[in-house]
Amino acid sequence: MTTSKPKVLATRHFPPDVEKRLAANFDALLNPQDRLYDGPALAKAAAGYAGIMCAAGDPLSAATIEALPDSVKMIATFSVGYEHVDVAAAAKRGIKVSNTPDVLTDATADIALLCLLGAARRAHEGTTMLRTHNWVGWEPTQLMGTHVTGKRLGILGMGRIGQAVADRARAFRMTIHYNNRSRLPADLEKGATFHANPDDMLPHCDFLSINAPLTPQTRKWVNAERIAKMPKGAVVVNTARGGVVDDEALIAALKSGRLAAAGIDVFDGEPKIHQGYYDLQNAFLLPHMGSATVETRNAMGFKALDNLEAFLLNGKTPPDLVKAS
Ligand code: 8YV
Repeated sequence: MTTSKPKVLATRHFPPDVEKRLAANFDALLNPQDRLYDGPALAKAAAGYAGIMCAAGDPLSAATIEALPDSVKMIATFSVGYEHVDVAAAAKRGIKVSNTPDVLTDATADIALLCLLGAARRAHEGTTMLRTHNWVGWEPTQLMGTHVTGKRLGILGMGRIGQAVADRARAFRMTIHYNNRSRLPADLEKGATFHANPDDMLPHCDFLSINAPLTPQTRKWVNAERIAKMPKGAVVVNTARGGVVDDEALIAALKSGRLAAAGIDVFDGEPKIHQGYYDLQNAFLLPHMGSATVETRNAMGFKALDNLEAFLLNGKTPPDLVKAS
């Protein structure tokens, strides 16, 4: 007797070892061409599928979730951020949602430091000068950037990734300030200064690292008014979600020199980013690479599968169940 495996729809082309396990344990529809689904196409393609393995940027809005066939019981996102999944709409339909916390903490914190250093030390201008054959040789005043060691770093969102950024920044003898929904216990705070009101942290931010999720409360949080509260010549780093920043305000501050530089891995509306970024020499820009290591992407995929397997194969609660807040 053959028992049929539950059907899982993969919205993206995932790493080979992840797809191998997905195909071994489920009746899986893969997406080798990595074609992007829009909402209606996704709802249509999900007919007969019990699980959807998706990624950030997939349109799992309330409208898509309402249009999903009754066969869909679970959505596992290959990401820690889940702003692209309307969790409340999923809950209304009894659809479980899971994410991939923990496994991308270190890789993302590494990229935050790359962005911080790349912005502060004018890496974009340096590599451009070299690669365009415009380097005339070492000069005493060439490409002088912002010193990092000993400066103050404000972290918006002191969850797993924020704390890993703080740990790395301590190696640069940076003084850590942070805002978080709740104050951390002393063993996790490690001497950092807590600001219950994030606005109060801004005057202390020689550097600001955004590590908070995108929510209605954080949308466009870094705006002109808040940039004005930061020290002149500060550096902004964003490895969380582009929507936390008001692009117009950030670009204006980088143009005017109010901010010295920015290091950015995530953009509102990516990949169609605000055109203003392309002309800024003091913006160190990366194409959403925070979790892009082989080890991390495999771990994210395996975590998404752990959740799908727990629920769809073993009837257990997914270990990384996400709840509507
Ligand atoms: C992922 C991320 O690679 O996990 C997240 O929330 O931002 C990324 O690092 C991406 O979202 C894949 O879905």
